[in-house]
Amino acid sequence: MQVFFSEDHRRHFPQAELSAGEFVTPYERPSRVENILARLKLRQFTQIEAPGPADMAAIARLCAPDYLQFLETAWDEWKAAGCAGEIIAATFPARRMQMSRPPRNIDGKVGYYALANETAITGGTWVAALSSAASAQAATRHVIGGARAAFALCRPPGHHATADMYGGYCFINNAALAAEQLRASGAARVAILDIDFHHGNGTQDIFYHRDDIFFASLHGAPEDAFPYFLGFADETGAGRGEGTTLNLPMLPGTPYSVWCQALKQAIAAITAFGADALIVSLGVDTYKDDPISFFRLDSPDYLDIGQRIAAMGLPTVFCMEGGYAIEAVGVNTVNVLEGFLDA
Ligand code: Q9C
Ligand code: ZN
Repeated sequence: MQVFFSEDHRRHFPQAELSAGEFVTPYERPSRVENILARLKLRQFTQIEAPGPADMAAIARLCAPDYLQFLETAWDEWKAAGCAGEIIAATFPARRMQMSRPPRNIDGKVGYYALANETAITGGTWVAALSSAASAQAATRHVIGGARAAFALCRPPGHHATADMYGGYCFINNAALAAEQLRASGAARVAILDIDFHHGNGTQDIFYHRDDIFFASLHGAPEDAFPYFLGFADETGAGRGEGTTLNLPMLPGTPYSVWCQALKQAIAAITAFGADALIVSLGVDTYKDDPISFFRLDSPDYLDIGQRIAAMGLPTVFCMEGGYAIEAVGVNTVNVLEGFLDA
């Protein structure tokens, strides 16, 4: 399977994440990708390619212009305002406040465009986010060109990013870019299967009213898990998109036996939808030892997941999302791909 990956991911590595009231080294760190790459090489995934520049026009079609402008210039504005540290959001438009007026002040803007404050922005974040999007675009191009599947080793991840908000370690929604690219190439119906531990709020939000793109997500129940405010089972799509969103939230301690039933349900729904192509938002933070999640999947389970995804028989783009158990992230991620290839 062809792998697309950019070294520019390293340009995004904030020193700090606000977690449990402390600044810690961000869970979403470059060594995640290094471990996945090492495992890919060990398992003879030898075709690893740099993606080339991002297709900016496609990104501009997906995202709000003011949001992209913000991401591109935030660091310079932050420095120009005399801020000493990394960019961290502090003030949000909350209940009964104005949601539609981006402030002039950079600290205000940051809160306006952030959906959470664990995700810092640094001088290299914009370049890294674009390189991650470029990997998704190159992998999708490869599948459009006739490949059965491709793996976009995206970092930073994307599924929490909406068209106009960042957070949850995400800036540009890579899976959504891939979906639109597949649609533009002639696939009439595209499905996104989001198996990251966290709900893919950004992806859901982007396609909530669409009848041509199905979104299914397996995740920690919002009552218990980030992003807390979306991903409930009764969110099923709206307008023309009614019935094209499927949320399968699960409780703390969920083992693979239960999780796999949800996977089967999501796969059946995607098959019934009649998708022509598939995007997998591939997070492996469902792993039993993930430091910020609460499911109980074990490494061999990821082989089975890959096999079940392959059995759908669809052209498939894998986009990397989360997974923070640094030692196991390589094995677990590559197990999904190997299970897919073995099927
Ligand atoms: N104390 C992805 O997996 N909350 N994002 C962290 C740590 C944010 C996860 C809490 C989790 C975001 C792509
Ligand atoms: Zn996640």
